[in-house]
Formats: sequence, structure tokens, C-alpha cells
Amino acid sequence: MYRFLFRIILLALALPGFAADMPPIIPVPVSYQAVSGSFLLTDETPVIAAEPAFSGTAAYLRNRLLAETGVRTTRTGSQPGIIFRKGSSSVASSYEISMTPRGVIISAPDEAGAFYGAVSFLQLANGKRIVPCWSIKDRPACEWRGFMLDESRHFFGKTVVRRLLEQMAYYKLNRFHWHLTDEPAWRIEIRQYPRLTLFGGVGTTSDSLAPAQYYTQEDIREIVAFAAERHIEVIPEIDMPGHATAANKAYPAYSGGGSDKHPEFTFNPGKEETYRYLSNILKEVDVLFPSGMVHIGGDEVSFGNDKWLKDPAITQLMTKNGYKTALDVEHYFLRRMADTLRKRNLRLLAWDEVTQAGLSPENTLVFWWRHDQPAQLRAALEKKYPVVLCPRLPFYYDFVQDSTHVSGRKWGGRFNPLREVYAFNPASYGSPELIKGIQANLWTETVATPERMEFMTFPRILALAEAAWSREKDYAAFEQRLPAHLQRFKRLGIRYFDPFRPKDS
Ligand code: TNX
Repeated sequence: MYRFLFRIILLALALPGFAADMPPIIPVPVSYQAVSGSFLLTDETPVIAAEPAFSGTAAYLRNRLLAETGVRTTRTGSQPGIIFRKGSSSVASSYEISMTPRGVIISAPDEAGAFYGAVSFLQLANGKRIVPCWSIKDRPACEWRGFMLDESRHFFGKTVVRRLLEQMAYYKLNRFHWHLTDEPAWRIEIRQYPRLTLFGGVGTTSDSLAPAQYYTQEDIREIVAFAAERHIEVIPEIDMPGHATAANKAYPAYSGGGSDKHPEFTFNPGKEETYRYLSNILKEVDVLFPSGMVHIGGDEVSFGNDKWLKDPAITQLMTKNGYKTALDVEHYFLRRMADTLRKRNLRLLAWDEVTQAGLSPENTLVFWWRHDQPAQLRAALEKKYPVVLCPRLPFYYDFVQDSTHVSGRKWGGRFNPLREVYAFNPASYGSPELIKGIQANLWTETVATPERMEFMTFPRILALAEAAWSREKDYAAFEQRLPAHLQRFKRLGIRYFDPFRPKDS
């Protein structure tokens, strides 16, 4: 009998999760130490913001503890509690947790740090009321920890986006890049140009007769506020001068035409009216998004600029300025848009095609996505552009994550398994002062439903988070912490890919 019990205890110690040499937190904190004993959460546990600026975070923690553990914490009381304090560290977004069975202190220099401390505590609790004690010190490696969702190709809507943002926050991601316009649809209400969403909103790639689906300005405000409560900045992408098909269907006067494969793909860079029109659109966008950044795309213009050299307005512009190629015109367009954004004190974000356009590095952020063109990254860094790394391999989440998967993209037989997302190390690219961080991009031509969206996102977003936040990484240790997170997804009804059973899907 005793031998049997002994064996069970040994087995339990050997199992992942029981080997408590690492807290169950993803992304793994910078330093941690197990402390003996556990902290008990009850309906009498007070959660207190000793620093008034942290009261929003205290409220958030209480709310999530209720949602995830069912415990109804209180605001004051004599029971052991959770206290948020201003800490002595001056590192932005850092935090410390010190815990004993008699109380939890979360200290941070700023609101973001307090929030990340709260999130780490939530992960320590992992849905349970008995929380093992740890002492933790933590700070992010990358400032930009981003995720992009394409809602032009398929529309998922507010409920799904809120669920995604909640999980992004749980893993300390802090930038939501919202790809709202492209060929099939324009998904953001613009008051001055209502047809954008009337016509451009119609259809997804799967159903061209579906009713218009888009975000009203009220919806946008709601999502932006929801994200802000979770320390996530939302950056809209209004793609130009290419990928503009939906807008051009609504307002053909500003179209620069397209190609056989991509009809009406571009805005017309030769007409002054186009700049007025786009500047009016960006004014409304600016007011809705407090991040002070707008992503203007700038990608793949050559897919549909076939008509530019035959267009009277464009050829006139070329003669006037001595331009020889469509690329010269594209760069002119981008400089004009940069002027528009600069006048409004907005930062210009764009894909790596814009590196050669002659924009001012101070006001720009370049997204390196073409993994097969490392020279583009080198050029951007040489020109002193700040950069976010989001190379297709391993950061395009429309790429499948297992060799057995058929729905989704591959690149010359390669795809993006969890392990490769995890292995990505931004520090290995050097230039720490210019490389702001990393981002994963979920394009949705092949992702038609919310379930599929989640399946492509989870758990790869966890590997992204650890690659962005943590300095020391170990895939085996990550794999040990993963099952508890997958179980949580199951509890919350989040669809995910199970890397331990790849054939299940
Ligand atoms: C390239 S990445 C695109 C997107 C597609 C994606 C599909 C980029 C700037 N442009 O328009 O959706 O590939 O993987």
C-alpha cells in the first residue's frame, strides 16, 4: 500500500506541472523563486489599489478572478489580500510580485506594469482558489508585441475581436494591428464617404451576396476602449495605394485601375482629388484611434498598377516631376501621404515596400514581412527606420502549423509550426535600438469562421508572446507549461490546435 502511494507521489513529481521549479506563466518571467505555502482566494479577499492610478487594474483583476475562478473578491477587509503598490523600479512595464499565504503585493512603476503583474497573478491562480506562492520580478524584452487580424477577407465581428483581445492581454501582447480594408471589403464606417461600407462592405471571399458587415464608429470606439483597459493599443490599417479594390468599387472616381487578376486594385496617385479624399478619410480614422499611429499598407502595389502608365493624370504627374517608372509614382504617393500624416502628428506605419520611398525615419515604422528578402530589412535598418519584425516564416498565421493540415498556406513546402514561432529570436537581428519588436499576422483569405480563426491563433500566439517578452527561452520548458493553458482554452471554449495531437484536426 505505502509502496503504491510512494510511486504515485514520485510520478506526480515527475509530471509536467508538478515539477514546480518554474511558475506556470507564459511568457516566462525574467526571474522567479518558489515560496513555501499557498495563498487562498475567498469571497473575503480584498483587492486594493494603494496607488490610485492602479485602481483600474485592481478592478480588472477582480473581474477576471470572478470570470476564471468564480471567486467574488472584495474591496477592503482584514483578510489577507492583494495589494497594488507603486514600486521602486523605473523600468517601464515592469512589475514584481511578492507572495506569502498572508498576502500578495504587486508593485510596478506604471499602470502597464501593474496590469502585467495582475495578469501573472491570474496565471498563477489558473482558475483555482489555492494559489501557490511565488516571488517574481519581470519586464518585457520587446516594446512591440503585436498581433494583426485581417477582417477584410473575412469579418469576425466585435464579440470575436473582444475575445481575442482578452487573450492577447492574458499573454501580455500590447499592439492590435487591425487590417480593415482590402480587396473584398472596407470594414470601417467613414461618415463623409458612406458608400465605402455600403458597397465595399458587401461580401466576403466566401459569399459575395452576404449583407454588408463592418464596424460602425461606435463599434470602433468600444473595441478601442476595451483594448485600452487591457493596455493594448489598436492600430488601424487603411491599405493604399494598392489593395484598394473595395473602396474603388464604392468611389470609382479615385481609382487608378488594376490588372486582370486584381481589377480596380489601386487608388489614383495622379489626381489631387485622391489626396483630398484619402486625407478626409484619415482625419476620421485619426479621431477614432488614440494610438497616434496609422498603418497605410503600401504593399504589393505592382499586383495592380498596370494602367498607371496609360492614365492621363498619372502620366502628366510623371512628366512634371521627371518620373520614369510606376515605382517612382508609388513613392511619390507615399511621400504625399506621409506629409498628410505628419501634419496631423500621426506616425506612419507601413509594410517593408516603403523602405525605398524616401520617407523620414523619425515618423515611420516599417514592418518587415518578406522573409525571402532579407535585404529589405537590412536596407530599412541602414536608413535608420525603426522596424517591427513579422516575417512570413514564422509569423504568418494563415500558414498551416502541421504537415498534415490542408486548409491554409505553405511556402515552398514550409509552414509555421509552434516550435518555429517559439524559436524566433528578435535579439539575433542586432540593432536593438531600431528593432522595436515582433508581430504575427493572421491573413484570412483561407480563414472563414471564428473557430478557424482561433484554431490558427492558439496556441501559436503563446509562442509569439514568449518570443516577444522573455529573454531566456527553452522549448521543452514551454511545452511543460503549455498543457495547463490548453486546458484553460477548453474551459473557456476557445478553439485551439493541440500540438501534442497534431492529427486531431
Ligand atoms: C501577403 S503581407 C499580403 C496579404 C496576404 C498575405 C497572405 C502583405 C503585406 N500582403 O495581402 O493576405 O500575403 O499570406
